[in-house]
This record gives sequence, structure tokens and C-alpha cells, in this order.
Amino acid sequence: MSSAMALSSSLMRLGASRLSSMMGLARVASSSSMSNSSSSMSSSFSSSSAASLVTTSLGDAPITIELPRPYDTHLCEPPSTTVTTTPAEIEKFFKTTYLMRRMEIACDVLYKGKFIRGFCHLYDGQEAIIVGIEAALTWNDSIVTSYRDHCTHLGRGGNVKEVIAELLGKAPGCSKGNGGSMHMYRKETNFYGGNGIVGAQVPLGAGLAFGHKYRNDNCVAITMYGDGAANQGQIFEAMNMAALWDLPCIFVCENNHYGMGTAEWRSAKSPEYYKRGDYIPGIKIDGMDCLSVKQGFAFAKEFALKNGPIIVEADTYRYHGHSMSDPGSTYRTRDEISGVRQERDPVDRMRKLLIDVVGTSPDQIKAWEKELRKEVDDAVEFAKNAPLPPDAQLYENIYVDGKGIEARGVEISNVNVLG
Ligand SMILES: Cc1ncc(C[n+]2csc(CCOP(=O)(O)OP(=O)(O)O)c2C)c(N)n1
Ligand SMILES: [Mg+2]
Repeated sequence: MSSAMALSSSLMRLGASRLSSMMGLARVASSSSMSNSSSSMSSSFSSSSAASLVTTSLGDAPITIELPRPYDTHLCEPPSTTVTTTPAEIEKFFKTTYLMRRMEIACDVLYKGKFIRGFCHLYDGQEAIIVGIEAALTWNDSIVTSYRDHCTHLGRGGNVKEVIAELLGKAPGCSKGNGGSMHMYRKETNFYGGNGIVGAQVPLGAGLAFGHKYRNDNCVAITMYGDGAANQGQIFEAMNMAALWDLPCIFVCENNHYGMGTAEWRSAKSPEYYKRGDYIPGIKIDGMDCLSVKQGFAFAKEFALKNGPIIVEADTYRYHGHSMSDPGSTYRTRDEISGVRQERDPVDRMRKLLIDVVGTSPDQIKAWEKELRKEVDDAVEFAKNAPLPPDAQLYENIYVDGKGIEARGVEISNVNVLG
């Protein structure tokens, strides 16, 4: 097979076959003079979600866009592929995905410079999923995810300084420097981590959904897992209970098509993850498109509140290797990676919408990019200069009330020899 043929067959497997001229397919149905949209109409983003990580300057005149890729569904009717958005929302999506991308690239550099130690799993390529989810949900809805969690923290209102300081094990990190890469956490906006054990967060998410149902608070729980984790038994146990009790749970399979170095076709009898809940309805969305994700999750939330659990499969791709010890190019070709980058990149897609649909100038976009890169650079400097946690912190978070002891019976004087 020629390399061009191999690339095209790889892309077809990766769901790009129907994305013909994906970037060019967005259709403006009603755009009232988009070129005026950068007026002072609004500097705040009107969304169901809470405060934004980025500020916006464009207007909020509604734009209607036709998604290039339809939704596939299992046991439910698909949502419309006509999405309503605004210039400010597209600006927000662009800026947030760009900031996340730059943060992950900074983490790569910090890891290679040995400032970050231990495990580190990057999210670049997958940013549109978390950005689209947060556009459709509120922070009263709960979210729990795997170890690939840096951008989830930003989506839940955390900032780049807290993430990078955590990665460096520093005191101002979001988990006080105790956790590192896999253990972001933000209870105040219902983000329950960052979990290092593959699949372990999925039953936790079902439990969070139980909590919402019990409190009758009209919220859902999002529980995220990968295509590799999707084959685990505990996923099906959690789904069974969620379905049995009609829990408002959205099971989200982030299908980046690999579990470490294993391609999905080598590990899954059926890679149609949105159908794998059997009796649980499912929907497959384009996880590289913020607008597709937003619309898909607005649908999923409404569905889950009314009917009980639903599976959302987000078709996506990770650009980096599985973790920093994986170059990411031994089990997939460089052409496959660059093909996805060229045809489906979530940041480029929003940049193109800004230019083609909203009428934003490339110079304006470059100026925004410069500001966002500076924000990341400043966060890196902040984290490098930040203090380590105090030694006494080693003894915290063992018992709720501390019990007045400093260590868990490790001193010889504490050993009670029987017999
Ligand atoms: C129970 C358990 N088994 C194995 C591992 C090692 N491991 C870490 S990530 C991973 C692959 C998971 O792939 P996937 O679910 O597709 O998520 P992705 O990394 O692609 O986001 C494995 C096997 C682990 N952390 N926990
Ligand atoms: Mg995977």
C-alpha cells in the first residue's frame, strides 16, 4: 500500500471519511453583518456554564451553523445538526482550546527539562471535548475523569498556574502539590478528579449521578473514560446500576482510538462504543469540534434528566504519545498523526470559523494568541518560583480530624508486639 493510501485508510478508520472539506462546510444561515460583530456589543459570554477562563470581545448576534458531520445514535433520535452560536462563543472556544493547547505543550517542555517528574498524560488534540461539555453544562453538574485531566481542571474554572504548579509538586498547585499530573481536583465546581486507575472513575460517576437523583437537583454527572477502559467489567456494572435506577449519568467514552500502544481494533470486538451499553441509548459525536460537542451534550443532559443514563462516544485523537515515556509513533504512523492535525484539529477549526464566518482578522487572532502564550509563560515562571509544600503537609489528609498524630504507627515505639 502506498503511504498516501495508508494515510487515507487510517483517516477513514478514524472517522474522517465523511468530513469532506470539513473546514469549509460550516454554513452561515443567519449572520447579521458578522463583520460588525467585534463591536462593543458584549464583553460577556452568555452561556449556561459559569465564569469563563478567557475574556471575549466579540458580539452575541446569533449565528446558525450546519455541522459537517451528522450524529450517529443508538436507541434514540439524533439532535439537530443545526447549531446556534455567537461570535463571542466562537471566540471563547478558540481562545480556550488554544490556551489548553499551549499549556499542554508547555508541560511537554517542562517534563523534558525534568521539572515535572512521574506520570504525565497530555490532552492536546482532545481539547474540544472538555470545552464543548462546559458550554452545554453548568458547574452544578458533576464531572469525574481519568488521569488525562489537566484541561478538565481549566474547564471547571481552575487556571493554568494551579495546573502547572501541581505538576511541579508546588504548594499553590490545585491539590496543594500532593497529587501531580493525574490528580487535579476542584470540589467547589464539582470536579472529582483525576483518577490514575483505568476505569475506576466510572462507578464513582454513577455514584455522583445517584447523588443528583437523591437530591433531586436537576443536575447530571459526567463520567469519562477511554476506549481502552471501555472494555473493563466495572464499566458494565456501573451502567447496569445506572440504568436500573434511571440515574442522570452521562457515560463519556473519549475514543482516541488507542489505549497506550494498542489500537482499538486489537482490543475491542465492537469499536462502536456508543452502542456498547446495549439497553442504554448512545450517541456518537465529533470530539474534535466544539460545536458538535456542545450540541451533543445539551441533548445528552436533557435526555439523561428525563430518561436516565446515556453514552456519549466522542471521536477524537491524542497528538502526544500515551504518556511522556511513549514517543507515540511506534504503533501509528507519523502520516496518520499529521493527517488528523491537518484535517480535524479543534483549534484550527475554530480559527477558521472566526476568519471565514465571523470575519475576524488574522492579525487580531495573532494578537490573542500572543496574549494567551504569555499567560502560559507567566504560569510556568510562577510555578518554577513557587515554594514546595511544607514538610508537615506529609502528615495531612490521612484522617479527617488528624487524630492528634503525625504518622501512621511507623515509629518502633508504636508497634504492639503480640504473643
Ligand atoms: C487498572 C489499570 N490497568 C492498567 C493501567 C495502565 N494503563 C494506564 S492508561 C492505560 C490505557 C488506557 O487507555 P484508554 O482507556 O483508551 O485511555 P487513554 O489513555 O487513551 O485516554 C493503561 C492500560 C492502569 N493505570 N490501571
Ligand atoms: Mg484511548
